[in-house]
Amino acid sequence: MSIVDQTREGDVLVLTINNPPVNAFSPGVPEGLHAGLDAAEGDGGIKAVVIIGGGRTFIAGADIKTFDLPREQAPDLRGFIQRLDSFSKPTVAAIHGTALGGGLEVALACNYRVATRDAQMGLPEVKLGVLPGAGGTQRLPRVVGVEKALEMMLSGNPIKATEAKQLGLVDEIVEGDLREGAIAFARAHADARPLPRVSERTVGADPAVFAAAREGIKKTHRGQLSPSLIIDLAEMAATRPFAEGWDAEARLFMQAKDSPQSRGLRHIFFAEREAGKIPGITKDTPTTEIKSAGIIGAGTMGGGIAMNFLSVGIPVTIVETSQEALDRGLSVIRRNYENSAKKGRLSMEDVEKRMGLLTPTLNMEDLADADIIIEAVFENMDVKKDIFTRLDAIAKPGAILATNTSTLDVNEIASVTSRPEQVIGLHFFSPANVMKLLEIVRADKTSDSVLATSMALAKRIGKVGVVVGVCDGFVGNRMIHRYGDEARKLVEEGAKPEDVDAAMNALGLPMGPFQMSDMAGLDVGYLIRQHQAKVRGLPKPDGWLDRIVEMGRKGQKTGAGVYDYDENRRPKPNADIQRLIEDYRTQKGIQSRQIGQDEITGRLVYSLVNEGAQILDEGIAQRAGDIDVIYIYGYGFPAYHGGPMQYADEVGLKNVVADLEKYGQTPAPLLKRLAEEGETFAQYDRERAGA
Ligand code: T1G
Repeated sequence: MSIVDQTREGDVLVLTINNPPVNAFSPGVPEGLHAGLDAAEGDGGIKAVVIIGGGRTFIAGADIKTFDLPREQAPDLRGFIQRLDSFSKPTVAAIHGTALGGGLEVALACNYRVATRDAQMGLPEVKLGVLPGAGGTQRLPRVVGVEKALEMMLSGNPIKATEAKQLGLVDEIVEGDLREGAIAFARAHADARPLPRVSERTVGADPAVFAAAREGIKKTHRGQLSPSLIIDLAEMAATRPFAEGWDAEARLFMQAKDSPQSRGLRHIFFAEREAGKIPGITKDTPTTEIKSAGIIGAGTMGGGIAMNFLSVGIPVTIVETSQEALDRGLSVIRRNYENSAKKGRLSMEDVEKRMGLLTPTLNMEDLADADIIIEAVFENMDVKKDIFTRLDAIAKPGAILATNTSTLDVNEIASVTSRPEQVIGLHFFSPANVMKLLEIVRADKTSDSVLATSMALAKRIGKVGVVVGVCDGFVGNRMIHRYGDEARKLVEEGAKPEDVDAAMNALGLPMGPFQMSDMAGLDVGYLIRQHQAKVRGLPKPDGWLDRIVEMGRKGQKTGAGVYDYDENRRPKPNADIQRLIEDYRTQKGIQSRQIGQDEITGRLVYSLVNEGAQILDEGIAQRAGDIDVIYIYGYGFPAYHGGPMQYADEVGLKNVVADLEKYGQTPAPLLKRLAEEGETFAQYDRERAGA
């Protein structure tokens, strides 16, 4: 089987692409397709050509791995599409699975498109920091109209074949065998002339459409480059000849592709997939089928965790210690679902179906048959040990016993059971029914089967699972503590809290450290600092932020924290707090100074990078890419920066080390070594993967 098979079906030539797993337009594919068109051109008996994907999908796009190849080595998708656009015999794209990016662009350059009912098609390039670079910005508007094309290209989300048919993007939905249906369609159109070519169509649009789109991306794509280029090109499709837009598209694609934002987004595309790979865990590792779940605790976390299972049809038994707490938990779950139904995200029937899968109880014994039990109670080691001791006696053999702890030692929790191999940490992020990140904490004795089952479960409930090791704070929270330390230090030295938050907002984070602390509750961090000082035998912390908490200002939940909050929870600096900070500096003998945004940004991001390097060195995270995935999905770090470690690679580790030392921070040994060797974290990951 060659990468592109040619099969003659009477007077129709079928070109089948075999480039698993997703038929990306990789080296070899254009060559095979050109050979197919040559064969069709040279054979008078061939009256039409069908292009179809082998395996599970049509072409899922250009091969992202080839983006950084020298131009002459990269597959020439544009060249193939140009030939297709002027081909002398009818061409039919037969779409199943997904036709994405370059895949849809190939289909748009065919004369006709047929698809299975469940096929999907779209132009997701914006999610990679680029734009449709093989005619998509010029052809899609000419088929579906400018507004729909802009919606598809700016969201990057695919549409279903049924909608595509209504839009005229698909000519026929094939109900039976796609290949047979496409051959029949090709035969029926073999003599159609003139051949319909999208590039010969024209499309118009009200200039207000582009103005609205440019206004819209200020919110939806703040700080990003490629969305505005997409709008410019869509405007050319509506106002300039095809050839002009086609040429401009090539130039602007290269500009976007060579941007740090595209490198960041492509880094995350692969890092997210790499994070799911664990040495020693293969598809042959035995796993348990999760047919039912038990949740202990119906509070914010327990309720949110339960929703993840209910939403994918897994029955949940949820335990609380009082009927009042149980009722409250259930009403919050129901309200969350009803709110989603009000927004049209699901029907009221779905709400009842999901609630019907939820069994409340006050008896932990009712968890005896659950395949997995997740504890989500108060963050106290004694409480958790008591629960796991009881679970050990209740849970059926083979049940997975998981703790949702955000920092406590999972080995210690496992030690009170007779089955530590069944114990794992599943650290959900609040709100657990919304945040995609799931830190999967592998304890010393966690079995491969439990780990593999947990990774599969993460995917099934729509989470991005990242395996982390046991330490205080695992990966995300351990790094955020350093970040918080540095943020408080910056204010001690002279920065205003609002300047610190503004620097992170400018970097693209939705919330800076103090906005985030006010939202989470200042008392959470306060108690953690008190706990950490106690276990380390250090004096009780008395920082300026501790003093704010001791005033009773705990953040948004008390209407005031670092900032005051109006009825819309908008943060407003408070003059008394500024005075408290100034008095604190005076008491501590600190001579305050002006601190610029660059220093604030550097110190905050590099505090994450430095702790991340230490975490990497200790093996708590498998890859720098894993740390980036955690930071993007768990803490709102902008994906177009690729995460803190990728950001450091872009800055250059030598420069990061120099700044850390300039700001009085000690670079982690691994970071210092990589910087001295002129290496990047990405190279470090590749070397360890290859090891
Ligand atoms: N290029 C290279 N590798 C790809 C790839 C691609 N386009 N798509 C997927 N893979 C790899 C992926 O890394 C993984 O590898 C394996 O395939 C399975 O992927 C000129 C410039 C198609 C919906 O953005 O959205 O065309 O980990 O785990 O969950 O205008 O893959 O097994 O080694 O995601 O079933 C536009 C990206 C490119 C589509 C399938 N296309 N892919 O999801 O599998 S830019 C995209 C996806 C472009 C043109 C422009 C999904 C999927 P490994 P997977 P899945």
